Amino acid sequence: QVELPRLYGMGREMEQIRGGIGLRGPGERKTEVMKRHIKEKIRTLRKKIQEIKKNRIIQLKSRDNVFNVSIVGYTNSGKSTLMNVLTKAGVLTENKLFSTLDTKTKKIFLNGVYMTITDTVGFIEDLPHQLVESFYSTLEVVKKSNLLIHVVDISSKFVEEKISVVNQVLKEIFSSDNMEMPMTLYVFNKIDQVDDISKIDKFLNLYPDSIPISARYRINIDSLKKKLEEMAKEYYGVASEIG
Ligand SMILES: Nc1nc2c(ncn2[C@@H]2O[C@H](COP(=O)(O)OP(=O)(O)OP(=O)(O)O)[C@@H](O)[C@H]2O)c(=O)[nH]1
Ligand SMILES: [Mg+2]
Repeated sequence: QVELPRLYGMGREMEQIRGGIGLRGPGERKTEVMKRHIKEKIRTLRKKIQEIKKNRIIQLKSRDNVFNVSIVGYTNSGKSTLMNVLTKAGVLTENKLFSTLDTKTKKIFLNGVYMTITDTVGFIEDLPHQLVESFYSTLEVVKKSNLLIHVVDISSKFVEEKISVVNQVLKEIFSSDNMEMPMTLYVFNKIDQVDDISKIDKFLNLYPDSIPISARYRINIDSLKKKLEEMAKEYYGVASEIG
């Protein structure tokens, strides 16, 4: 290997000489060896460049395939409060209906696992006309989700009714476009306001894999984060197998 630069130099010299006075001689064979060597080098470099390009495409692809999570649910259930807990987004939260009038998306890493979280406009039966406009952005985001976190105010008197209103709206959103519903993770919020533990038990049994939390008092948020991390990992695993 040490000889190669010397060979290279010699080759060039010989070529110059040859070009100048038309000499043919022992230098020519060495030049051929050198040329072959350079060609091989170029070939391996090309291969490397191709490999780098390929990797870059895979990276871009996986960026397009980000795990998108949308927080949906009945109005005033605590969606924005949960958004703030998960992302520190600083979204306005208020004890009134429709305090959120636009979607907000934040990127987060949970234990190094990348995903986006979007806070959406609250669902309600017979959406008021003024809100239809602001609901469009929610529809668009919801349709691009890989996971819906359905936030339910478990302290409400009408838990079941609110869940079914939200599910009805979701059904309409997806069936009108002939789209399949993404996975849904039920999160029962405001457990701090429930005195009757059996009520919580009842809903956890009705909705297996659901998670009870208090967004306001940060109760059981770690379980939710763990679950999101697992689901995102599963999603990326599947995605990289396919494409
Ligand atoms: N006690 C209790 N209150 C909560 C909890 N989470 C949210 N809240 C309160 O519930 C109210 C509504 O919270 P938001 O986060 O604004 O609810 P939202 O679902 O975003 O509401 P909209 O955007 O209007 O649909 C606020 O007063 C919150 O402080 C909780 O875990 N426990
Ligand atoms: Mg809100």
